[in-house]
Amino acid sequence: MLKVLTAGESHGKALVGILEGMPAGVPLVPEDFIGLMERRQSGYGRGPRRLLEPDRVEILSGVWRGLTIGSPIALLIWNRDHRFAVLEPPPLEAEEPTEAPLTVPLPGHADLAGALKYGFDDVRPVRERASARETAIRAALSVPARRLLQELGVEGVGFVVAVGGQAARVPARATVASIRASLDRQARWFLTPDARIVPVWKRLIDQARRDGDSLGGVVEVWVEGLPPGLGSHVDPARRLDTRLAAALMGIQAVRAVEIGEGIRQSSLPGRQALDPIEFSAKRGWHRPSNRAGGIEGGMTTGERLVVRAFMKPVPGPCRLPSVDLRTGRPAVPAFYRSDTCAVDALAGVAESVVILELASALLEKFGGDTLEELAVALEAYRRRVAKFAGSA
Ligand code: EPS
Repeated sequence: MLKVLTAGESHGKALVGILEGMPAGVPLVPEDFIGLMERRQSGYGRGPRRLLEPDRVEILSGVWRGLTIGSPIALLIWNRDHRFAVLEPPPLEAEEPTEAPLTVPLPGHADLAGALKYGFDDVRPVRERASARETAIRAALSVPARRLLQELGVEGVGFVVAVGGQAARVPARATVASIRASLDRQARWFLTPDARIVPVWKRLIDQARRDGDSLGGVVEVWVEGLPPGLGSHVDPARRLDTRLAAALMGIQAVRAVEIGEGIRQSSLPGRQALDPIEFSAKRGWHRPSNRAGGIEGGMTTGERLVVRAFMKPVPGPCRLPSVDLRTGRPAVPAFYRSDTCAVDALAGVAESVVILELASALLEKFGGDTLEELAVALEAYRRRVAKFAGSA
C-alpha cells in the first residue's frame, strides 16, 4: 500500500512530500511533473500567487537513472513567496515578531477551531498549514503513481462540471481520451469539455471578484482501464468507496463527494437506479449502464470509475463578520490575498488523490517489488476474470 506524507506551510520555505510503497522499475523523470503542476495552477479566478510560483518539482530520492528503485520517493517544491517568518527565530535585537499577528479568524476557514485547539492567539500558523497551497506537493506525489497506472493501461482525468451553480454539459459518449483532448484544446480558462459554459463562468467569477465574494463548484474524475475487484466488501475500511471519499474529502474546501449517480439513485426506484449485468465473449463481464460509477460493494466493477467532489466557495475574499481573539470584540478579518474561485485547481488535485488511492489499491491486491511482477500478476488476474465460472 502507498503511504503519503506532506509537510510545509503556504508561505514557508518549501513544500516537501514522501511517497512510500512504490515498486521498482516505474519510469519517472522530472518532465513528468510539468503538465500536472501547470494544470493545478490554471483556472480563471485564481489569485496572483500562482504567477509567482513556478512549482518546479525536485526529485530528492527513490529514483535512479529514470526509474523508481522501490525506496521512498521524496519530492520538494520551493516557495518563492516565502515570508512565513514566524517559523524562523526572530532577530536577537527585535522585541516584536516580524510578521504582524492575525488575530481575527476568517469565517469559513480553519482559523478559529485551529487556534482554539492548538492554543494560539495568532491564527497565522493554522492558516498557513490549512492552505490549499499544500495540494501542490500532494498532486506532485501522484505523479509516480500515475506513471505506474499508465504502464498498466489505467488512465484518468479530472475536469470541472459546475461553477457557482452553473453546470457544464458533458457529451454522452465521452471517454477519458476524448475529455483529455477537449481539455488540451481549450485549457486556457477552465478544464472543462464544455466550451459553451466558459463565458458564463467567467462572468460569474468577474462579478464575484467585484463584490469581494468567492465561488465554489463541482469537479468530476473519470478513470478507465481498472480491473474489477479493487477494494473489498469484507470490511468497511477496505471498501474502495470509503477510501476514495476520504481522499476527496481530505482536499481543502471539499464538502461532499458522490460516487457515480449516487445522489440521483437515492430518489429513483431500484429498477431504474441499478445497473444490469451482461456477459459476452468479446467484452467479458460488463454493464450496459454505469449508474454505480464503477463501484459496487466497495469494489471496482471494471466499468469506468466516476466520482465527484463538491467545493465550497473559498473564504479568503468574503471577510464575514468575526471576533478578535485577543479582545473578544466584533471585528472584520484583515485583507488576505486569495483566489476568487479555485475549482479548476481542484480538478487536478481530485484527479491526483484518486490516482494515489487506486495505485494503492492495485498494489495491495497484486503486490510485487517491481513493476514487472505487478504487471504479470494483473495480467493473470485479468485473464481469469474475463471468463465465466463454467467455461473451460
Ligand atoms: C490559498 C491562498 C492563496 C492561493 C493559494 C491557496 O495564496 P496567497 O494567500 O498567497 O494569495 O493562491 O494557492 C496557491 C498558492 C497554490 O499554489 O495553490 C489558501 O488560503 O488556501
